[in-house]
Amino acid sequence: YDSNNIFARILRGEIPSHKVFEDEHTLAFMDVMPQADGHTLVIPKAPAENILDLPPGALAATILTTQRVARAVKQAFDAPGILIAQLNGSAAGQSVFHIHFHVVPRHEGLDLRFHARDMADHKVLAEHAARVRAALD
Ligand code: DGP
Repeated sequence: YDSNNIFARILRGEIPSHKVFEDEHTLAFMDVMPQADGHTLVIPKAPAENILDLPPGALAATILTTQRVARAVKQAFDAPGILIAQLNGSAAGQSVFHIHFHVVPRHEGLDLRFHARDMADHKVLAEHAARVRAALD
């Protein structure tokens, strides 16, 4: 585990993020290269590269937060479908080596944008994060 990976730095507050939820064990924030509007990431605070390394308690907390965030994203983006994805290892497409769950709103006929390619506008991400937070309350 490289403690200088980008999500570890977000957890330490060294890099800004558009947060939507935080508790003792988990953090959720907007993906800066969203594959659809509302694309949110959920991570454990525990240091682990992937699902194979994460202790059971931290994994349980992370999947519970993922479900909670998915409900809010669904409501905030009026999404009939929600994609939850989790990549392990570069061969699987993982590019940040701190385990994370992707929560992506899906609409009929609307293709996903490319994975980890185009940065979104920060004002737009701030507005989207606010929408998800409002749906969580
Ligand atoms: P993966 O390929 O599954 O490891 O996904 C990493 C995701 O993280 C990808 O969708 C883009 C996103 N991402 C990369 N750098 C940053 C960052 O600095 N901040 C945020 N919020 N997301 C990032």
